[in-house]
Order: sequence, then structure tokens, then C-alpha cells
Amino acid sequence: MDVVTFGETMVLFTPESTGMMRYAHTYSRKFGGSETNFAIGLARLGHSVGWISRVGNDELGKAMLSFVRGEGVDTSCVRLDPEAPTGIYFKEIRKANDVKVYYYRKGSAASRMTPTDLNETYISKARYLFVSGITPALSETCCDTVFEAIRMAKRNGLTVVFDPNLRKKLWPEVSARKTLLEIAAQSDIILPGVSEGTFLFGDTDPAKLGQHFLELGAKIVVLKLGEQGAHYFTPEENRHVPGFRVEQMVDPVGAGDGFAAGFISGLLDGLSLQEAVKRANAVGAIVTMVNGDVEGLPERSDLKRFVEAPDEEVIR
Ligand code: KDG
Repeated sequence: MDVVTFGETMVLFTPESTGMMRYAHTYSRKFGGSETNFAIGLARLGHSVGWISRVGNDELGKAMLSFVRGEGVDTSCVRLDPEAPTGIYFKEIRKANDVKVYYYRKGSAASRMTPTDLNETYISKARYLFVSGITPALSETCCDTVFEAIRMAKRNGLTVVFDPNLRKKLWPEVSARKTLLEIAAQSDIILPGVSEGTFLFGDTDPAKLGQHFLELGAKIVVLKLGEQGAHYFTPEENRHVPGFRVEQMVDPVGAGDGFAAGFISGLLDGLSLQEAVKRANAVGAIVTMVNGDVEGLPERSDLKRFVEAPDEEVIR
């Protein structure tokens, strides 16, 4: 297996209309969760990926599991929890590219994950472990699970990839800062956004932020700069890789996960860092053109078309 990840995926209700959520009456049911967005992104690009989690032993949990499995992600380590529901979240689309989220996930099945949900033999078969900063915010046991997964990954020679994915709605800022820095200090590859870097270090200058993350011990830091692309840093070099122009941005949620999938896909294919970041930029950009956290994730042919002619609409 190329990659293993774990975390919460939720049922996502996304409104058919724009404007304040209180006036939205009709919703589409979708699914979203940082780690499965990432995993599905990799699967669409042809990589093998496993997802560890808990979902409620309820109709929505079963629908979600079928969905993720149907997208080609290995779900053999996902447990059905009979005692807690599957988490839900709603989107509010004020206007295109202005999206708020409302969580109904407290006490969800996934928030009850503990280190016993991790299967070391399963994890040891992967090359990369991907963790996001959302999971430690879900509960104390989820936080312990993140650190245990990292210990298992290190014992078995996996590369640890960390996306801080700061979600201020989920935890107090002081705990978020402390825990995210602790995880970053144990990660080999870190994929932060500038605002996350600023939250963690108080600096706004991308060059300084890259340096701060490297000083924690990371081997590769890729700082996401939105439409401007990304800037990667290693102890030896650093370089800005321009982004892709998107004609019409529809829904930015999931772009960071697509970015991570594109980047790790590039590394798995043996691309140079510059080319891997270019692929990350492309996947992130493509995701924003489609409503939904995973619906826009490209297959290889979509990616190729977009990179060759980024101004054309690639997904119809
Ligand atoms: O990165 C996108 C995620 O934020 C979204 O899919 C939902 O996992 C989610 C979360 O916790 O916000």
C-alpha cells in the first residue's frame, strides 16, 4: 500500500441555494472529511490508499462507507460503532467561494477513536502516513491516536506527512497551537497554509515561516499560497512554484486535501519536488471548480488536460 491515513469523515449537506443557511431548504447529501478527501484524491490518481476510522452503525455511516470504498480506498480497518452516530456537517454558501461550515459532530463515532483502532501490521505496509490537524481536535482519545499512529509509522519506516488543517471551531487556540506544533515536530513533510503558519509562529513572511517549520525538524515544507501557488523549503533549497489560474472558483473546501494528494502522488511517481508541487497546485485548483469536497478530484486524464490548458474547464 502506498499511503495510510485516518480521521473523521462526515455526511455533508450542501445547500442547493446560496445565501444564509437559515433560508436553505433543499440540500444535496454528499460526504467530506479531510483525510478521505486526500485518500480519494490519491485513489483517483491510481495510488493504493487505506483509511482507518470509525463510523456510526447507522444508515448514513453505511452509505458513507460504501461511498469511500466505491472510490477505491481500502476501508478494511474502518469500524462500525453501534453506540455513537456518524458525524454531520452543513455548508452555507453565501456566494461562490464564500463558504462557511457548521458541524454536528460532537460525540460522533469517529471522535471515539482510540489507539486500539490502529492496526500496526496494516500501517507498516504503507510508505506514507498522512495525518491532519483536525483529528487531534476531536477528543483526547483521538489526539492520543494521532501520536500513537506517528509512533507506529516511525517504528516501521513510514514517512509522516502532516497538514495542520487548523479548525478553530473545534478547539481552543492555545491547545491547538501547542498540539499542532508537537505534531509538526514529529513530521517529515508539512503542508501548511500561510494563515496556519502565522497562527503557529506569529510571522507572516513566507520565507520565515518555511524556516520555522524546518527548524522543527521537517525534511520538506510546502507552504500553500492559494492562487499564487506554493513555496517549498528543504534544508538545502527553497523555491516558489506558481499556481494555476481558475476561471470560476465555486467551492474552495477540500482544495488543501487535493493539494496534499497531488503532492504525495508526485512523490510516489518519483517527480522532482518542483514537479510534485506543480501537480499539487493543479489538483488543488481543479477541486475549487466543482461544488463538493471530493467531486472535483481529477483522474490522470483530467489532470493532464488541465496542466496543458489550465484556462479550459476540465471537468464537465
Ligand atoms: O479540508 C476539508 C475538510 O475541512 C472538510 O472536508 C470537512 O473534514 C472536514 C472538517 O473537519 O472540517
